[in-house]
Amino acid sequence: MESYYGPDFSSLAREDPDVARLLVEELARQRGGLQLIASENYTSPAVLAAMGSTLTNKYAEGYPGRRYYGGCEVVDRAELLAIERAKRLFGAEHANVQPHSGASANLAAYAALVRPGDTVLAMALEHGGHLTHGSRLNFSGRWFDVVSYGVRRDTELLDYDEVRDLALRHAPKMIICGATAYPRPIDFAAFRGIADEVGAWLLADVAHTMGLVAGGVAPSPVPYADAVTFTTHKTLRGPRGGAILCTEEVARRIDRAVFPFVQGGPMMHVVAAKAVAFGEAARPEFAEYAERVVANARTLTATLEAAGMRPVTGGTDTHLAVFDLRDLGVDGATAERRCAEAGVTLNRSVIPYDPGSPSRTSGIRLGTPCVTSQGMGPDEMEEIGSIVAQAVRNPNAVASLITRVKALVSAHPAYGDAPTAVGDD
Ligand code: DSN
Repeated sequence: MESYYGPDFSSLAREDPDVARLLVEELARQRGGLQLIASENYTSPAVLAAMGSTLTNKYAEGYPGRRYYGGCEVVDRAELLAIERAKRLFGAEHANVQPHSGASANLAAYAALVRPGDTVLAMALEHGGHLTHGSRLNFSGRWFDVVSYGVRRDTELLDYDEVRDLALRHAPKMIICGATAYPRPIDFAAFRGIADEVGAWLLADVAHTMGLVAGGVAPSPVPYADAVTFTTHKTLRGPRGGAILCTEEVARRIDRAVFPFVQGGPMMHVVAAKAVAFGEAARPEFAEYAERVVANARTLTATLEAAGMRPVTGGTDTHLAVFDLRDLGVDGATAERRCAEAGVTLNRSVIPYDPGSPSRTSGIRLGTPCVTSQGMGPDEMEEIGSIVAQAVRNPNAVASLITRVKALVSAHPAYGDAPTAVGDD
């Protein structure tokens, strides 16, 4: 390949040391501790390279072959590559790779399939749903009449009978399935059956699990849903962004909703990076990665359970787990802070029927996409579980825990060959 002009780190360090220093500090933060936020990952150097490219300079409102700007012949090919790879990877009839985020993808799906004031049935945020599934603070709860379903109090599992009852009672125009804090597989066929019974569209928001779907270790909603929204930066390990897969039947509506209804020009550097990520996710190594993500989550969950932290639903089949800390007498915010002091980043989370509040939750959520990308396996999960359990229980243990965290991340460095200081590239 001919040489390619790509501004390297030394030019940023020279031109803007203030920003360069922040990049170095953030890289040091990401490498210096354990990243257990279930929705984060370490994307590949190839994805980073595509995102830091001159494709960011190009305006390309419209779609390949139908743009409102000249000079789109190269970015057209980048977008077509991303579309074709996404369709092949997930077996979809149509793909739109332009959404800037999962929330924009969801806004576009609402715009395509329902009208303000329509009834939508979706999972409650407090039970593991998402802001865009009907929160009053979000467009979804403000502009739509959202009826929420949840999980059962006894099993903490989705209650498909309740979903069906609510659907029959409220006749929603759209049903949304998918979650951000639900550690078990979702029965998309059951949702399809309910949607068909009441004549509703089915939207699956699988932002969290799409990498596991790509790797063949989580069920795919594609054969069942009219539209599937997802982010490319979570388990899928691509650039920060969103995408939509859908049937041919709603393809035109979805495309027109993304542009020009919700968004203007697409970010072509991110679209190119999505193409890279879809290409990476189609490789056998990625399926192995996805398998290890789930195996690691199970080991970590079992270790924490043995240490007295109760996993919501009794365990996990995915990349994440949610823990109820009430038996330990520690709230989620305190646990999050204590773990942070020990060098472990995770986040507080509500648990189903949480007696606490969103800022003082009764639980925490953690996930294994990042640590698995670093090459960690079962032994490391047991060590991480022991560190997290001690950090949550005992604020005086912090100093010794930091040493153990440093040992883990030094043995499995994220971006092992990346520069460590301004100009050190
Ligand atoms: N913010 C994401 C998460 O952490 O689950 C959802 O959009």
